[in-house]
Amino acid sequence: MNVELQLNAALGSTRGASSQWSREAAQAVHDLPFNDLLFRAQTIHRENFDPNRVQLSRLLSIKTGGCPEDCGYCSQSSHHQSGLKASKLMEVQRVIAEARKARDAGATRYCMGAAWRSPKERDMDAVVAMVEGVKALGMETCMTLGMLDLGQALRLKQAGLDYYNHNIDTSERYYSEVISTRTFADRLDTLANVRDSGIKVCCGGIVGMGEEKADRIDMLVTLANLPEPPDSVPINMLIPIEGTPLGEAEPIEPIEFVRTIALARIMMPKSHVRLSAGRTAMSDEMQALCFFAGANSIFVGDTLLTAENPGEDKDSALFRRLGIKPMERDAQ
Ligand code: SAM
Ligand code: DTB
Ligand code: SF4
Repeated sequence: MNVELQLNAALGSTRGASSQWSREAAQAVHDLPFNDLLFRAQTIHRENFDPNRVQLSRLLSIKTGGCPEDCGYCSQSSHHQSGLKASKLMEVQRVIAEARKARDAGATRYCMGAAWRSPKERDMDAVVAMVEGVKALGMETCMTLGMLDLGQALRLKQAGLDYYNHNIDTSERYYSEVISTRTFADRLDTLANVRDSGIKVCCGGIVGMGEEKADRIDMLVTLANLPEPPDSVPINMLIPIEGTPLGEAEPIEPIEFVRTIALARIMMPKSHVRLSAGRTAMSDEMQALCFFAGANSIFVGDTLLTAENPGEDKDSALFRRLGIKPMERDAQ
């Protein structure tokens, strides 16, 4: 098939709920002239979302550092010397107080992250109480706690958890270059448990880890071809952390990053594509291009889990200049 045919097939396939993306079709879209790619991404974006609204999520690390996994990008792995101080699971009331502050500052979704391989049974009561407490504030809840079995996912669903974040991080091929303590298949198993429990899936990855273009494309093909595309797709730009194996990684070229966002938008038209980690290293113009390419969710606040984020003042100034408004909760 020539590229034009493949492309039409690809763009057509974005409208059929059950169609699968091939790597070739995804690559044909990725490689379009930049203006054509952005035009198509923005057109699809407008068919599915208000183009001038961006959803705001707020992160809190409820258990920091000392993680037994060896993810090559992460400040929290006990395998690396990042200098981060490990802490115990935060008290429930403190988590709820932090969530209240975030809500009052405009965040509609509260994401709680723990540096665990998977939650231990003894931690589940506290985690459930956090979900119930944050939910009672009228916020959407999201957690990222590592691998979950079906029983744990069902318990979280019952507590009112809206989203679970669990990233595939990169392509299946590149995965073992970055993480050795769990497999790509382990990640997919947890995603299936989350989906089966009825919790919405938040799943994406990281770019700029020294992977090739084909890895970024394959990662998006895996995401788009899940039994249902994830509701939220965080695209993180690696924040290089000193003392980790990826601390010296070559940054991704900005236009290539924007292409990844546009491709995610085209392949998963109804998902929230989140411009996640790495915004402090992006210019305002690069972020504006990402919003034009279809990104419609960000993390707000001075810190992500352990690393820096632009902060409310900078983000509200950028939103003002771009005429972007926070998404209302009911529109999400
Ligand atoms: N421990 C849980 C897990 O790995 O599933 C949850 C927390 S983990 C920090 C959540 C995600 O943050 C990772 O899957 C990864 O995609 C992203 N992340 C972690 N460190 C990062 C970094 N230095 N730069 C960009 N993204 C990062
Ligand atoms: C996701 O994909 N990105 C967020 C969230 N899910 C949990 C985390 C980004 C972490 C960035 C590095 C840090 O703060 O340590
Ligand atoms: Fe642990 Fe998650 Fe960091 Fe991996 S990404 S080391 S699982 S906290």
